[in-house]
Amino acid sequence: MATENPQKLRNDWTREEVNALFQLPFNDLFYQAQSVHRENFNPNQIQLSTLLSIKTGACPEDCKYCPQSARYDTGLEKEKLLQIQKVIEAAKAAKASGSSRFCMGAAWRSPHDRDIPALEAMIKEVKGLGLETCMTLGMLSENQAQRLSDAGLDYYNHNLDTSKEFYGDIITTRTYQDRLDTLNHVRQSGMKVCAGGIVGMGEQQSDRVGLLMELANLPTHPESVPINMLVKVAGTPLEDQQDLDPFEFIRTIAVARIMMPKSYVRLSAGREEMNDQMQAMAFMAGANSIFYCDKLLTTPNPHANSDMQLLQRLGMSPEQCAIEQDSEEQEAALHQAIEDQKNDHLFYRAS
Ligand code: SAM
Ligand code: DTB
Ligand code: SF4
Repeated sequence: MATENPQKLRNDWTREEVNALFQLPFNDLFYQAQSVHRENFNPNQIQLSTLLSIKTGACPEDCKYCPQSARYDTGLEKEKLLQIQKVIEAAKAAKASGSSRFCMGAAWRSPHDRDIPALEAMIKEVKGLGLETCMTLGMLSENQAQRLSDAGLDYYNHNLDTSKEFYGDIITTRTYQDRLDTLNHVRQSGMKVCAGGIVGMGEQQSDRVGLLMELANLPTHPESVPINMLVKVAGTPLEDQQDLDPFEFIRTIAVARIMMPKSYVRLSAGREEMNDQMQAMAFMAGANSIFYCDKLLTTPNPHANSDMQLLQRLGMSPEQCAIEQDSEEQEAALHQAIEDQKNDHLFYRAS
């Protein structure tokens, strides 16, 4: 059976095995996922990442879910690449609020080489604040990946989005192989890989199985696996998509946790539509990372205050930044920021 030795990382998952996990009674699946989670992580800690859109809208790609595609009228104000000062301000605020990673996203098919120096400067400045850095900029060539890695970028996010079979129903302007090539360039450059997908786009369960198989059967598991619930944005072709059964979403998280035991599984976009119970269930199923910011790239996300309250109510706490602190002073400042925030919430709850 697939999980005889959950400590051993596998990249030879068969469709039958993964189907069988999805078919398990909910409680049995939960039990397995929790067991795997506890063997590999502190189950009461959550990694917090803050997202910032550094270049918004007017994207030439046709991803049917995306409010930033120039092909759909979503009423989005497009913006040029942000000035570095704005990025630094946002990163400082992220750090002060207790986030450990700062993710910068751009609505590009791929970056132009002329943009790389500005991106390198952003990476260096954000890293200098003692935050982990992540970017998602579209497809990367081998050389671009290496340059970002050399500048100190810790993670690169590039999602497979769905199964190979369903992919063509969602995106036609780049291929699945293009995405795998970018993931390979990222891996070869020495950066950590953040790769996941979206559920609730009208795919079948077999597509969710296919997506997780693609991710878990990569030569090395992505260190970070964002599972996004589709955010239905007016003007996109998927705006009227039927809701996915919430239990099926939780199942997807649990199966991801079992297949990729040592990866961070991120309860990613879509939390605005989830109540606290649903999010708690996702954490119980093995999700151990969230986007902690009032806005994702262009759509709303739960407020930082309510996230801190939820973590407190569940007896959970934010994971500390994995990179070395520049100084004890900086570490003390982070502790203080978290404590201040906790006190604010206690006050908020009491009043
Ligand atoms: N343009 C780059 C790219 O596509 O690789 C980077 C930014 S793009 C917005 C990053 C990811 O956000 C997409 O691959 C997709 O998985 C996710 N995403 C975009 N719109 C979404 C939506 N409406 N709901 C859920 N996830 C979404
Ligand atoms: C990921 O998997 N989800 C994030 C991040 N990677 C870049 C993006 C979610 C975007 C949701 C729609 C929006 O806010 O525009
Ligand atoms: Fe462009 Fe990325 Fe949106 Fe696709 S997901 S339209 S590539 S911003």
